[in-house]
Amino acid sequence: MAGSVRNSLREGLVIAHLGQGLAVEESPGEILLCHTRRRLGFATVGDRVLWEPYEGNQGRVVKILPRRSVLTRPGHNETIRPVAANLDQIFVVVAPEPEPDYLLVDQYLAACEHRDINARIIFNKADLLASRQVADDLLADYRRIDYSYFVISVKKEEGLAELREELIDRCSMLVGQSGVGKSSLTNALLPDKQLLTRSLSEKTSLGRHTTTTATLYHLPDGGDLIDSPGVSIFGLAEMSIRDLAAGFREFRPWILRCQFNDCRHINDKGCAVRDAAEADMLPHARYERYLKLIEKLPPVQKP
Ligand SMILES: Nc1nc2c(ncn2[C@@H]2O[C@H](COP(=O)(O)OP(=O)(O)O)[C@@H](O)[C@H]2O)c(=O)[nH]1
Ligand SMILES: [Mg+2]
Ligand SMILES: [Zn+2]
Repeated sequence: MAGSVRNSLREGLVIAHLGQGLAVEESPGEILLCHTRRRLGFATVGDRVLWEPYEGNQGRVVKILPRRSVLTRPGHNETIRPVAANLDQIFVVVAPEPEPDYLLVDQYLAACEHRDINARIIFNKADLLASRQVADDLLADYRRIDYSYFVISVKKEEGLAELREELIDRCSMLVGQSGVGKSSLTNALLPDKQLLTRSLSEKTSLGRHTTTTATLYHLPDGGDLIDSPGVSIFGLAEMSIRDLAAGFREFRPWILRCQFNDCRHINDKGCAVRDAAEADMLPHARYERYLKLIEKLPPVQKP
């Protein structure tokens, strides 16, 4: 009966994507395994959903509630799959070792701009630096265009208090190349992580929860952290060249002054962005990486 079905709908938060379904949390600690219907579309970690009880202590998701943000990646057969929903901010983690891959940093920043997710930078392993000045110099281009960054050392437990403040009441995620210290930082922020992971697998009766999937954890001081151990979890999916250019926040005032509305800012006639880069009115290295990222755009949208 439609009436009773509607009455039995309950709200929950998707905290993990498991091969067999979704781990949905109804209230803190109350977690159950939910299945979804194909035609529902893909629910992902961070989604708020409506679900109904179904077979024992399992559930079935019947609706994905509106998202305030979503990150996507290309899936099989030219589909687009969500990676995480309702994120407020992403921290791009870099370190002196391995040497920062600024192309990857700029790709993350552009994708965040495109998705209206606040992006910030964490410079970890400050203990390996001769002085903080080294980090400031390496990140000078980002400071110039108003990206905030945190210089920390997980190893020496430096800068963590300031960072924790920024996580309160927000949903955050750490991204960055392998080896920069994301897992170490996650463990510092979530001392109970292993316990939480174990209780998640018990509650969803899945034996061992595969830690290769993205998982949402509640932080001790409030706020959530989505831990996504998968490598390059999101890229330039669904971005056009116009989106990419707008994803370089410092280009925006110049884009308005380009001679042609469909300017790609490559070697187009009357391009104000290129002129600004050449006159060092914006960070030239970023402009060069923009040109490289154009090559990484999804093929159909290449110029
Ligand atoms: N010197 C130093 N090493 C660190 C720091 N944080 C993490 N590491 C080390 O960097 C390596 C990679 O860390 P990991 O957390 O696995 O990086 P991930 O690949 O980004 O998850 C490990 O050997 C860590 O012990 C730090 O603040 N200083
Ligand atoms: Mg790791
Ligand atoms: Zn232009």
